[in-house]
Parts: sequence; C-alpha cells; structure tokens
Amino acid sequence: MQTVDDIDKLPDELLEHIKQARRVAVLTGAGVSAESGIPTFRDAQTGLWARHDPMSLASPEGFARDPALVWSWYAWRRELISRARPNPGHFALADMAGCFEQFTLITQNVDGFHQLAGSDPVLELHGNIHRTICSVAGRPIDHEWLTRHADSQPPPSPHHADGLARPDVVWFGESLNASTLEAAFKAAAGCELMIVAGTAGAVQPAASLPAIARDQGATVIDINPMVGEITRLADWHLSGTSAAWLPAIYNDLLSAPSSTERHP
Ligand code: BV8
Repeated sequence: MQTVDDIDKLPDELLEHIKQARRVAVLTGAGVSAESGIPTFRDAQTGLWARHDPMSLASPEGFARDPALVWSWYAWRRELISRARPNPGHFALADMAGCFEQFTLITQNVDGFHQLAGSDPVLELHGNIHRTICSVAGRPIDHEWLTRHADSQPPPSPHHADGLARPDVVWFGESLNASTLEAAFKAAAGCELMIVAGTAGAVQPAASLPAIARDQGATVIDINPMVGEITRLADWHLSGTSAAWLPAIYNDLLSAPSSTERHP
C-alpha cells in the first residue's frame, strides 16, 4: 500500500490507473458527510446523545426497548441533515460518474446527500433516514400521516394495529435489501477500480466489498485521514478528507481525454 498526502500531485502511476479504468465502483461511509457537519456514526454523538451508544439505538432491540428514544434520535439526526448540505466530495462523485463507462456508487450512509448532489442511481446499503416504514409490515408510511399523528412519538402505523413508524434504515442485526446487496457485490466483483471514501470498514457486509474488488484484481484506493481496516488492503491510501481528495481526482480526470477518446 502506498500513502499519498500531497493533494496537489497524484502519482502518475495512480492517475494512469484511474484514467484507464472503464468500470469503477465507489463505496462511501460516514466520513464523506463529515464535512457537511454530520457526525460520523462512531463520533461521540453531541449533546443529548452523548450518553447513548449508537450501536444500541440503531437496532430492533433498542427500538423495542424504547421506541420513543430511538424515534427521537432519528428525528434529531433528520433535523441535523435537513440543515446541512452536500459537500464538494459528494458533488465530485456526481460529476466524475460521466468519466467512466460504468460507475456504481454504493453508500453506507442514510442521509441522501449523494442523491442531493446529483448522483443517480445510488445503492443505499443501509437505507435512507428520510423514508419511514411500518415496524411490523415494513410498508412505507407517508409524511402526511406522520404529520397528522405527530403527537405520538413514534406515530402509530396505518398498516398494522401493532405497528409503529420507524425509519427505513437497516439496523444492526437486520438483513440488507437482497437486490441492493447483490448489485453491490456484482459491482465489486466486476470493477477495475474501487474508490473507498470515508469509511472505517467496521460494518459487515459492506466492509467486505473492497476485499472482493481487490481479490479479483481491481485497484483499491482508500480516501481517509486515518488508517483503518480498508487501508490495510488498499493499493493506495490518499491520506486526507474526501471533500479535498475527490475533487482533486475529478480535476485530474478533466485534464484527461474524454472516455470515448480514451476507449475508442
Ligand atoms: C447483516 C443504518 C445479516 C442505521 C447502519 C460479520 C462479521 C462480524 C459482524 C457481522 C457480520 N455480519 C453481520 C454482522 C453484524 C453487524 C456488524 O457488522 N457488526 C459490526 C459492528 C461488527 N452487521 C449487521 O448487523 C448488518 N446486517 O449483516 O444481516 C446478519 C445479521 C446478524 C449477524 C450476522 C448476519 C447490518 C449492518 C447495518 C447497520 N446500520 N446504518 C443508522 O445509520 O442509524 S451501520 C452505520 O455504521 C453506518 O451506516 C455505517 O455503515 C456504519 C458506520 O461506519 P462508517 O460509515 O465507516 O462510519 P464510522 O464513523 O465508523 O467511520 C467514519 C470513517 O470516516 C472513519 O474511518 C474516519 O477516519 C473517516 N473520516 C472522518 N472524517 C472524514 C473521514 N473520511 C474522509 N473524509 C473526512 N472528512
């Protein structure tokens, strides 16, 4: 693994790998939204939430134990997200998608910032905090219903007598959406380049994607100010923030010939 910390000069060898790639997969984690002001998942949650373990709140057991607390935690996070905006890292990923023949964006984040920055489609492995479902039937609950029943925390479900409103996110101990996960595995297995940005690589099965890419011969880039699980298996570690490195990569790509010129 080679570490690069000079944002102004991507090594020629790395730039060549990026320019020559036809099929690219990207895996993002909470670090990509850090510069939008969203605390990363394992950051000490600020204020009211400092005394709670996010791992226990983001679980079916935590919701069953105290639905009002979990509902309020997600309401706090939704409020934080609604006041924040995507950062240059999100926009650079949306922009660079057009530089490659195949570009698959896979995220562990639930904030919807990739879509807000223009990325489409986005494989949301862990769901989306802005969507709400019934805790029993799993069916979507619309905002109009939630507003009408805002006096209950959480609101009841319109789909099942025993159901409650819960965020449409994947909690610890819950399975991921099978087709989303299959698409992510397929992208990791078929890419020539995987860019991993802003993740500690601590949560499965998302954290297995970079190893799948590496094992089939892809070049793996880890963008992170710290060294973590992913760094150890990556070919390149771009030491620094995603809001700095992703635009730098895109700017270097812009100086390259267009994808059709590159791949006649
Ligand atoms: C499942 C939604 C079947 C909710 C989340 C195999 C082995 C061991 C354990 C397991 C396994 N398989 C399953 C498990 C259990 C569990 C798991 O992985 N546990 C871990 C903790 C050991 N996995 C599951 O339960 C998954 N389900 O597999 O179903 C099953 C079930 C049970 C048992 C077996 C099989 C479901 C996991 C999904 C959980 N839901 N989110 C919500 O958000 O509220 S996970 C949540 O935490 C996030 O979505 C994200 O995935 C994760 C946080 O990770 P990161 O994104 O990496 O964020 P983190 O804060 O950790 O790190 C931030 C990084 O950014 C750091 O490296 C930092 O240096 C960097 N950074 C900071 N600033 C910047 C930056 N980088 C760039 N720029 C910056 N500016």
